[in-house]
Amino acid sequence: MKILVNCALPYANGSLHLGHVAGAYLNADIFVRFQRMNGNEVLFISGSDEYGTAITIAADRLKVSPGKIADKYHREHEESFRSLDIVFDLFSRTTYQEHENTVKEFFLDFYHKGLLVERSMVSPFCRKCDRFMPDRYIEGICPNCGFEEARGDQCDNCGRTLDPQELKSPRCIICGETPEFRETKHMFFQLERFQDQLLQWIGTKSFWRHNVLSFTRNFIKSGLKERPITRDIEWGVPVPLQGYEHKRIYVWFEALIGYVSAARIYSEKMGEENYWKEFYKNPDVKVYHFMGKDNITFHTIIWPAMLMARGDYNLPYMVTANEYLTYKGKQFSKSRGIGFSVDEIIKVVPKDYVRYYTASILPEGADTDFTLEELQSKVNTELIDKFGNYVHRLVSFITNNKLQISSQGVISDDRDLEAMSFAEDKIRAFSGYVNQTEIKKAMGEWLELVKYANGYFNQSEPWRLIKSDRNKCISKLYHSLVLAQYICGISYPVIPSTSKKVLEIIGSSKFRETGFTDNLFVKENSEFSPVKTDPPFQKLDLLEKNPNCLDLRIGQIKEVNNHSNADKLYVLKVDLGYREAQIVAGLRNYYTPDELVGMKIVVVDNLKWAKLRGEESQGMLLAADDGETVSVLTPADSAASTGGQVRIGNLGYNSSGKIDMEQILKMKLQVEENDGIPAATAEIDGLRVPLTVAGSKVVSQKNVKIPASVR
Ligand code: B3M
Ligand code: ZN
Repeated sequence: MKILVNCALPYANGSLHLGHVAGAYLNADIFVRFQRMNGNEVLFISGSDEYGTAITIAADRLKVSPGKIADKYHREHEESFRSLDIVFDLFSRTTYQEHENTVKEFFLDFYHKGLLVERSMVSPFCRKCDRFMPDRYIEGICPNCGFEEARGDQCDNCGRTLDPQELKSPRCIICGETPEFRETKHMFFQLERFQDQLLQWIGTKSFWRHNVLSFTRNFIKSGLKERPITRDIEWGVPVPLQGYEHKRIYVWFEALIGYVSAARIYSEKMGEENYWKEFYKNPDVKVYHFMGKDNITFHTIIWPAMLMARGDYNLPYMVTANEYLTYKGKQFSKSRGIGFSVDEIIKVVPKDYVRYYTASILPEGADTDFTLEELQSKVNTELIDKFGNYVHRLVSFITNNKLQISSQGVISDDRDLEAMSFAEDKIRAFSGYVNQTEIKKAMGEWLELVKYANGYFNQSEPWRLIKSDRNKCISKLYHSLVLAQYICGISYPVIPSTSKKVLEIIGSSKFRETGFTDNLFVKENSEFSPVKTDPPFQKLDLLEKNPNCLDLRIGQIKEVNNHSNADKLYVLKVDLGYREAQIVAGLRNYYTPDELVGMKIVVVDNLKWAKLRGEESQGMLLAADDGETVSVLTPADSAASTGGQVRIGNLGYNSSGKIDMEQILKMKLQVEENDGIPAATAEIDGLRVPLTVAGSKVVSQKNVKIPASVR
């Protein structure tokens, strides 16, 4: 069977984190590996979503071009996926010329079919910036919950989708000016014309997950409306119409077409120009989509409507949307310093451990919390104690006793037959779940099989049988090896390199001959030549103690005086909320007293007090130094309260008493790019993590060349 698997195209505007991985990519990769193992021909597609305001906002912040940001993160995403063994046939880009051609083809087809109409609408226009501002460029007070930093398209606090006109006190995020609302023309896609056809189609999808289905049904039933598919923006696919030279196609409209353009590009690359048609035009092919829950509407309504509008394209067969992975109850977000990026975690946790734990807690039914504690304990007690030790005990026993194990002469008693049929049941259940894209449930079956194998081996007592009944002993070991091979078979999609390693350790002839094919699930004629080794995997030991020794607090400068005895130093009075501190700082070449008074800064409050040229410094302020300029660190959120604790990543300080400079240096503080923003970071357990206060970052008060050291 042929299967097309499309994974949402991540925006190339920041690092991939485990929330992305758990939302769509790991489960899709597991699904794809499993289908291939069962002999299906799969085309597995994703790519970078490079246009739209998600990218331009990141670019504006870093003062570089959007293309540069997209380039950087496209490469980083490729690397992050590779580091986790998530392997697409093509990880495409929406800036490819072939993508633009495909998008224009779709657009013009709809235009000629009369499915696009021009309408006037009112959009925010900033007089100071002299241009229309995309909705996301307007911020203001949410009319629903009163949140002060609601965006023009959505309030991140209450989740409500918004129009910029609804915001109270709207302002342009570039210059702060109040926007005015002006008329502008745009092309609208007549989505409402597909209302009945969509509803009918959704009626055939009773096998979809409840969240996707009910969300979609309600959305359609509440009435579909035409949607603007062009924008007043410069970064995007040009609109192939006269009078639209300064407008671009809306990012979602063209990114969805990215699935088709990627399949076409892949076909061209492999030299079979029409290969993509086998997936989009042959009705026997099943098309699967994987994404996070915030992308549902686009994949179950807009994209299918666009395909219906084309007329001769396969519609999605399955649309799977995961809920959110959370970290300490909050949605993963690198820009807010919550959770880990792929880069960070992969430096300290082997890829298959990340895959194993994430697969076993995938947020398939509800938001799910990721914790390092649970990662460590699940890896150690399940993957290592149950699976690794099982294989190690089995193989050690065989090699220590120099036994030859082959299927010839094996006699199966009832217990052995029961074990084999239990395993086959578990494999069937595992497969059933994976086919329904319910990976977490499949992992439950995996674990049951592993536990069962341990029980079988223990009850067989080969160490006793070897003295009393050598043939029976060999039969038991043979069945134990078959169980190990079965487990490896269903492990492969989840932990591919570990599975391969174990198959080599048990010396599976089937694996040697055919690799990962479903005949790993056939017990007949298996031959094993186990190899003596060390335990196949190492335990994780991540969580010795809280390594954050810095008590960092937000202070506000109240008074600035020249040091009477040193011409580079100031003596500052700093309000820490709970006390006032006198701090001596070498800022005289870089700031005037006026600039400093009132400024919020970050103070190391547990540094041993010291006299500097006769003045006592009761702590130290953090400043970035790029070799030319020195800039104090300050909370990005100017409302951060005095005395507020600055966390390193997710760690508060471990109250280890007074420290000295050496311990500060050990934290390797730096200002560097952190998820699209120059921000202060430190090193914890080999990971670079941001400094945050009440969920927002600590940044450099002036522009410095990054990376800049912090002292
Ligand atoms: N880039 C949204 C996201 O990254 C969007 C998905 C596009 S899929 C065509 O969450
Ligand atoms: Zn402006």
